Amino acid sequence: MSKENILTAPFVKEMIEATQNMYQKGWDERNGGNITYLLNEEDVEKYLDLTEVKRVIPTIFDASKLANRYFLVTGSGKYFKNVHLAPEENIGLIRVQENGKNLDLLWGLENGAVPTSELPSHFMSHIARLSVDKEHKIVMHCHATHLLAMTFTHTPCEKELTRTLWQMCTECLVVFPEGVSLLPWLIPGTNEIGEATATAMKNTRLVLWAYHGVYGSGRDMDEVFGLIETAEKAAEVYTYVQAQGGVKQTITDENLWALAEAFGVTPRENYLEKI
Ligand code: 2HA
Ligand code: ZN
Repeated sequence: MSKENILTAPFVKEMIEATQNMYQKGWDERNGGNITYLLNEEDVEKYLDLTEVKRVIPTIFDASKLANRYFLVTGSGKYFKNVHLAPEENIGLIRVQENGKNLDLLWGLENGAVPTSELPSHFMSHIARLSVDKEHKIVMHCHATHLLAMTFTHTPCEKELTRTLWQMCTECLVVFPEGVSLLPWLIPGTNEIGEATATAMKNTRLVLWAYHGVYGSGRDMDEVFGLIETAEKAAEVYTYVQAQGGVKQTITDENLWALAEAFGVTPRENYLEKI
């Protein structure tokens, strides 16, 4: 059966658009950032012969919980800036082998490229999110400038950081009522940071990595991009507020409770004062 051109696939177009937007936002300098997108076999089958493995790529950790799953991934060392110019070199489509130790490359990552160096954090986060949300699909990492900056200046406390972000833009509580997690500085690309990220992801779709950047997850590309964009906007406002001399008045906990009720969201327990 003839296959359609994969460059016309919605998931490839979404990946190209997201990487381009993120680059334009200044969140992904050089090879910064990575995205992995969980796909259904039926989606992939329209474009690729699933028996045609181009290359087998080993992983440094056990991904057997994702056996036979398909992912569109950004490449290690590749620049978001360049994805739209040469998608087949900068992104790729992989399937996790039954043993969880190898990946079958089905498309892309041409010229010997391999998936993002952050694959452990991504795969462990996918496993964690799938355990709490069956519709989960995307993990996105970037170096969102103002969020990154806030990890230097704000009290390193998840509750306080969440409250500050909620107070900086009225939309924030509605977009991430569960709040944000914060990890201490850890070496990127390791299983250790992967495990810490995944543990945090069980509670929040946003996880800040101190002095590095942010992880976001969710059901589709727009949702995850929008999630990071909203938190990053709040962090940008915080930066201006601090530069203008600091907070003199703010959204109160009473306001936030009213907002939660109006939009039907449940704020993270014990993050707001009881009214
Ligand atoms: O892929 O952002 O965290 C480059 C990075 C590593
Ligand atoms: Zn990074």
